[in-house]
Amino acid sequence: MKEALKKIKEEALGALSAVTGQQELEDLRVRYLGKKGEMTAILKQMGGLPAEERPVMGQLANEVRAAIEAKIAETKAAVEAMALEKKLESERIDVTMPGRKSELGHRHPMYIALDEMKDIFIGMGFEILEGPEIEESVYNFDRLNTDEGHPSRDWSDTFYFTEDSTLLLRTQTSGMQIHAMESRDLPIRIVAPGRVYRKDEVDATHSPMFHQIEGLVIDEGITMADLKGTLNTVAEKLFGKGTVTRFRPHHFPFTEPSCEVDVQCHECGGKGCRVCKGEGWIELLGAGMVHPRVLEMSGIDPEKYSGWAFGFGLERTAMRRFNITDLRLIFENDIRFLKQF
Ligand code: 2U9
Repeated sequence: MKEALKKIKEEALGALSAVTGQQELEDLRVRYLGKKGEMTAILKQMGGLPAEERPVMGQLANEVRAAIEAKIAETKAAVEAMALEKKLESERIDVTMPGRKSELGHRHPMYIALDEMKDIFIGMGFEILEGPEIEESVYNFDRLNTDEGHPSRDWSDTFYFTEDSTLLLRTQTSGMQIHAMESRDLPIRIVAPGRVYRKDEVDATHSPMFHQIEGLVIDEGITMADLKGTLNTVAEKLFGKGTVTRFRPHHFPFTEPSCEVDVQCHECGGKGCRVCKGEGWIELLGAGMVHPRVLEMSGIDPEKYSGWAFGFGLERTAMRRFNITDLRLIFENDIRFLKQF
């Protein structure tokens, strides 16, 4: 048995010295020290020895076991160090290589114009409102005094979801204002920006989806003078102090009286040039006093309250603001175009 133990020790230490990988090391550990390993087999034979030999053999077996364990620990550390070395070598980072530049995004010119507009109205005490792009025709048309038969309700003008024309992609953001009139206490002072949809072919001035921004004020004693004062202030903030405006009579089903508002061309001072296409004036928006029937339909007493509203297209405003001549550029999102603003 003494010989056998010596042989195991020599063989084990020799084999362990040649180990290069973790699996190989584990296989040797199992082979020599495992439950079914060579040391265990020897120890099982211990019972058959004469009683006086057992302590001596026991001690020798322990020494052999301890020597193998120590060699395993030493080999394990060496193998691990080797593996780490290999990993570090394969994952070596060249800190002198130039970094990958991440491109900074850019705010879209239309959102620059929208943010400017929001700031102006928030500064005047308005709240910004957001609402659903899918709307009921009652809120998109009926409550705005746009009854059956109005051309904007036609299937060729509007994207409907249902055969009975009750659900649609909103054609204007006014529905949000109707919801606000129904659910809020008076007075109301809100601005509603958002996407709207109309069945238009894409060209330099049209798109089936565009953005509107509408405003609504309702209180006791609100007059056209408040509308003019507010919109003149907005025009000055957008185009500079002293900007001259012009209020032209117009017709909208939801306002009475209605008007369109122009600003005098900032380029030529009204003489007529390329920017204003020789007109001297640039159209800014549509507006008017909220029609008494519109107030009434939302449960507001037109004898006691009055209000005004306005609406304009954001793309058109941004195009004027930044001298963009083709609407399609606004939607193409070409970074070379966007970076200019
Ligand atoms: C309520 C009552 C009235 C919103 C208004 C306009 C005038 C207008 C157009 C401008 C260009 C739409 O984007 S566009 O095609 N809009 O001229 N919009 S008054 O009037 C309202 C809104 C809500 C309750």
